[in-house]
Amino acid sequence: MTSAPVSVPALNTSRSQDLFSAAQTLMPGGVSSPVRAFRSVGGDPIVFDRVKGAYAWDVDGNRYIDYIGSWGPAICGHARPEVIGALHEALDRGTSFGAPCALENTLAEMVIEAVPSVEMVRFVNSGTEACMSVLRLMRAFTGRDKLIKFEGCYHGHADMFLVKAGSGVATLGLPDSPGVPRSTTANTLTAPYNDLEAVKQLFADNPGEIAGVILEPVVGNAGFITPEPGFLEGLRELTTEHGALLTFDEVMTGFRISYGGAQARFGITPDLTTLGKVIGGGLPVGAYGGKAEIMAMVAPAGPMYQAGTLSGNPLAMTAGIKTLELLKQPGSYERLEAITKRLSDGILAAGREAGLPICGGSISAMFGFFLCDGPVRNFEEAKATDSQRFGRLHRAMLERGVYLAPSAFEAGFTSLAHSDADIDATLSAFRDCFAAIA
Ligand code: KE4
Repeated sequence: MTSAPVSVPALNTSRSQDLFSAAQTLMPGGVSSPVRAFRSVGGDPIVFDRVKGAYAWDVDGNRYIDYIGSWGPAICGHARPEVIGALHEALDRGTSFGAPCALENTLAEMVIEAVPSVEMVRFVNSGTEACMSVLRLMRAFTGRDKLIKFEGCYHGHADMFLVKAGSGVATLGLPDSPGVPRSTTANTLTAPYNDLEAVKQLFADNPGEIAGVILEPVVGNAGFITPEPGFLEGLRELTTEHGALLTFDEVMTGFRISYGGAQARFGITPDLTTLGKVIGGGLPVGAYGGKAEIMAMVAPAGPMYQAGTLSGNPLAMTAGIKTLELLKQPGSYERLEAITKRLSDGILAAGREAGLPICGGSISAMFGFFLCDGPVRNFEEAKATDSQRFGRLHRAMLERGVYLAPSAFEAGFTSLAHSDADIDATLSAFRDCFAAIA
């Protein structure tokens, strides 16, 4: 029995609208990153004023339960006092050194201790930089040029990866980006996610030419898609067999799927790993790391060049260290797993109760659903989701104070700050909204 949708007063977002329309003349699309523009869900984006814990407030004073968490970094909750306090202290010692600092050692030791594949790590300033660098490293180490990526996976906006990419590229329905020369992507081969036979065929068709395989071990950029049993193991075997390197892009899953990332949770150890988001605690950080033998190629230890003015800066290191310390506390991941599973189960139940086609799930603090029958095993199947209906759902949830990713091709994120009451309120809003869009 579906309850009649509860109507709610229209949201006053007049100041957001004023600011966003002014931004249109200042920045392309009025944003600093495309997905924030709400293009695929319609309506103007909400302009944030401040965040705290599980919540965001917009410039009109409306409060939202936030399931984006700055796209991953806010896994402990926004503006945690421990992180903010540590940053206040660090600020008095300067914002950037451009020289070695002890904090880099500390965060490096924490990452190496936590992530099975990482024996040595290099800090950079974004996930894009981490993925660019790890591709150069795979090529440098093997002397080969070709790369295998998967349709719907997103590894940042570097040219070589903008082939059937996910996230904002999928959201905006961009086939590939202009400005990327064919010569740059000629070495980028793609396969459907969860399709080992397609990967075997690519290796057979390109003998001795494939430097590596890169993937999201749990996909969060085509919506939420999990690896089928045997997929990750199969990639590990295939890359070893063909002398290619296996890279897990854990920019999103790192320290979210478990303290050791997806690789620790699934027990599959890649050769290299990229990280970002959580390890910066909300400040710009990325990292790539792996076997010491491979990382020894990276300048100045080895010949592969990669550099960065703000890499390893003391503020970002401080925020990352504090965030990992909070995550390492006993019970963190049990809590994240429990609230996220309750949320995900409740969303699916609410959708079915409203008679909607819906599928999805969660792993640790990451969840997602598709408005289609499913199961969704790859990007093609993800595109069967009803994006129009998702857009109506997104706006209706916003009006009920719940902030979901503004795209059907993104995942949702919970945090240690989301309370049981927040989950209850969110599920109540979903029940109302599913009824409204059914
Ligand atoms: P950044 O360059 O945005 O820090 O990281 C790129 C990246 C690399 N790998 C994975 C698996 C990622 O998820 C990302 C970035 N994720 C998107 C969210 N889908 C960032 C949000 C945005 O582009 O605004």
